[in-house]
Amino acid sequence: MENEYYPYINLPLPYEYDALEPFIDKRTMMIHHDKHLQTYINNLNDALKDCPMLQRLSLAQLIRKSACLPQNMQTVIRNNAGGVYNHRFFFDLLINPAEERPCGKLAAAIDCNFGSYEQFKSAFEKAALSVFGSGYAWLVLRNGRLRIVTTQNQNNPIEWGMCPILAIDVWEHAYYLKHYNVRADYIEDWTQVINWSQAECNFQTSMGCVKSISKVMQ
Ligand code: MN3
Repeated sequence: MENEYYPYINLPLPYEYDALEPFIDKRTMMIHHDKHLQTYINNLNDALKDCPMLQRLSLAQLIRKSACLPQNMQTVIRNNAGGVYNHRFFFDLLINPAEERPCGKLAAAIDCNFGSYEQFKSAFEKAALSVFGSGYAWLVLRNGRLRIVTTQNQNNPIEWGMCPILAIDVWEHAYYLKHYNVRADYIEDWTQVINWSQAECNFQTSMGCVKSISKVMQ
């Protein structure tokens, strides 16, 4: 990930604000990226400005170590390092036009773990719909297997040793302007703009990590 150390800056989206129309609208993308993500970046820089030790940790390391931080820092780091990581991860997984379904090794792993892409899609949509309040649904790799998990707020599954492959932001700010309160419609539209090549890349990187860890363990 680019710019993974303090001071954090708001990297531009890898596409135009209106690139995901008609599935995700331009105004939502502008506010989501320029206002919401910017706020997490400002808050994270502010939280780290007097902590040279923490400035040396990468964004992912901050999240992984958040439970070991002093009590007064835990929540602020979990919320804001998570807010930066999760939004970058989510935005990087969107593209239009998108491929209809996963490809390559990820497609095979999805078939193997969930039966078929259609079964995966239905389970993932159900999980995304089930998040109470604000949070995310994730496809993760855990112990070499694909799983669907959900998190609250800006929590991130890397804190619990999982490798994220795909994520949907189901905070209302991600869809309210276009889809109002109908999260199910937003989820359906989101499935039309998934960057499956990026998901495949995340999967292969994660599989590479699992293999190198198991080699060390042998
Ligand atoms: Mn968001």
